Amino acid sequence: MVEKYVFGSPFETQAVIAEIEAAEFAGKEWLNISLENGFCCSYQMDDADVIYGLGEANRGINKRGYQYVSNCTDDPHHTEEKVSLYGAHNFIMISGKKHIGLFFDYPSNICFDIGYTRQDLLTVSCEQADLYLYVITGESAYDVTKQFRRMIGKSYIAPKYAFGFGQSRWGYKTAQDIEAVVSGYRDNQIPIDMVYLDIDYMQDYKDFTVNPERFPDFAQFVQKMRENRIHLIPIIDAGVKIEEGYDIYEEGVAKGYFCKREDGTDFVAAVWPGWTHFPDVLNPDARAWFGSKYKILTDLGIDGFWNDMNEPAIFYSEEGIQALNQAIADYAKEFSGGQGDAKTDSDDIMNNANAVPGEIREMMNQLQNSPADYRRFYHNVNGKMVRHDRVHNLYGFNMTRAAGEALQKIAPDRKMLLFSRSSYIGMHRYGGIWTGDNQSWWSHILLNLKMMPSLNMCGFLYVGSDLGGFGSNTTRDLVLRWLALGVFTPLMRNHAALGTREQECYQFEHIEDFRHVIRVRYRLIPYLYSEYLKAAMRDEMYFRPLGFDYPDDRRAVETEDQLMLGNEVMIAPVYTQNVSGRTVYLPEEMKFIKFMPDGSIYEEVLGKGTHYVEVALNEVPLFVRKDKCIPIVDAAGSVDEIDMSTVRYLGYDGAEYEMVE
Ligand code: MIG
Repeated sequence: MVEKYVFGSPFETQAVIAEIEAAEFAGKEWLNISLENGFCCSYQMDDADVIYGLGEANRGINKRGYQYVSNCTDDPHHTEEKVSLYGAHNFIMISGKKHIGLFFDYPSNICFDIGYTRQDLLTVSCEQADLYLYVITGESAYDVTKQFRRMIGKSYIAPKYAFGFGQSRWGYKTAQDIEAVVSGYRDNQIPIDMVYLDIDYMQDYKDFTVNPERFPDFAQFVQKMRENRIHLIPIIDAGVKIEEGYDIYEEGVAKGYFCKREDGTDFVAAVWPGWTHFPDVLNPDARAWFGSKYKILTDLGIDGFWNDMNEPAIFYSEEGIQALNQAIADYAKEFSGGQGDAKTDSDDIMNNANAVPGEIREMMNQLQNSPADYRRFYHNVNGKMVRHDRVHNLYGFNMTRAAGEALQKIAPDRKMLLFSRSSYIGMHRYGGIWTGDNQSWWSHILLNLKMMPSLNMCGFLYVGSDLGGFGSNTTRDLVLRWLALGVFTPLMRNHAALGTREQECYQFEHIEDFRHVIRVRYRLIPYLYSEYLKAAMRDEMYFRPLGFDYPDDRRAVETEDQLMLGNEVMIAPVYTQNVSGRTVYLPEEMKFIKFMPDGSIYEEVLGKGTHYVEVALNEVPLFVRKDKCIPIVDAAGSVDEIDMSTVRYLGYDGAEYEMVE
């Protein structure tokens, strides 16, 4: 059952598409709502209650014991204390004696204190009491989730090629760089379907341009790559460079399609291209306009995109830098005894960090993604000016919606790959997400795993993390272990930051191990894609916490380093260094399967309970549930080359598997 309550005058986010009649909240004995100071809702948690949800958020699958703030943030240091990441997914679920889903449809900062201030108290609060609250009750956590998913509409379906492996790196600049990556894979017989183009393919970081020196004949290059069964996936950033003669900038200004300051001038923020304007993707006309620009690249043969910097990330604004310059000038003046002809100028101060007084240093630290800047610009929503901070969490959603809606028009019969960094619930109808700038840390394999089912609860099915880790230098064993999880995530992409150690699979010794792990992915693609399609078409989850399938088994409910996948599989990747295996908990009898490096398959039936299973660096483990089976095919070099006539079944004899194509 779904109830919808209205408080104040909510912004219509379009997260929910089901028509549900809204009522005034008349009180509920188990839900305490106070409107005295903004909005505050609290719930007394039972000892046994598990709190699921929040999509792309830090820490565990059970969110109890910490606090989280939905406030889309470009922060590349996902350490344990962080409360905000790139997405805002305000769906939580209390699962215990009762099963209750709560969706707070509110597009600005909202805080989920889940037993942080007081161990047994769940409090959700935000500054403005203008929101819709959906209360969903059901028989189980999974039942509540499915009801929620039905409300928010069908999830985006990625093309099949997007289940292939992709290689990315911030730092590939030229056609030659890309060709070297492709040969690195093809020459070593490591399957691959996608190579990503990060910001350096553009001319001066201008959206929808291609640097003609680095890619002399881009259309032909894209074509050549397609003939080699490689899809090139360019990045699109949110900010549009301010540059006379750049058509997109000029058109946007002329049509008034950029975000404006209160005085009506276009807001100016520095991002990769230097000074930029942000397309006002909350304005339907501007959204359609920005989306139509993706055609510039699809006309050149491109059929997939990743949208970045759409929190939107801001390095600094004009106002921010002016205030800093003023503070530096004042300081320099003071420094030189009030003469005004200071010998110390801002460069000296900036270059000599020790000389920077605390106040200035603080200003410098606050320049990036500053809340003050998010209050400086406005969106034109059907003629009404809405200050950005009030709808901050909708920007990435609507940038990706711009692309998604446009791509449906540009190629109605063709699925395109599309995923975003920032998101809000509702965006799951238009694209997937990747989880942003993680690090080459072992703990981030586990964080990757734990985010997956939470994202599925919120509708995001095409998901994955930067395999091998984005920031920091990786190691061979970390890449291999992480890939063995990536084998199962819909988005399987190795990506790394500029300046870090090279981490393409062919950069390490014993390339055959990498070849083997990625080939396992291709053997599983028919199964994985079919499970993904079922999840999308039936509002189900591709990844589930064990507690969804075994709710009465406390041990299963508390297991957070294993996941259920589809209807047949459980995964339990290794995420610690220097080990030859791991402990797994089996809530029922299962078949333990390992894809061995020589191409053979190891099978062993294990009973319910705890087991230590050995898994070498070059083996890929999975578990098939009792009386189930999965299809596997022979490995192939690309998705197109998968030969369905080689299909056979793995798991329990006599079981049947239903396939969706
Ligand atoms: O400020 O485009 O998360 O994947 O490689 C960094 C460069 C901008 C952040 C993305 C990352 C990408 C990087 N971008």
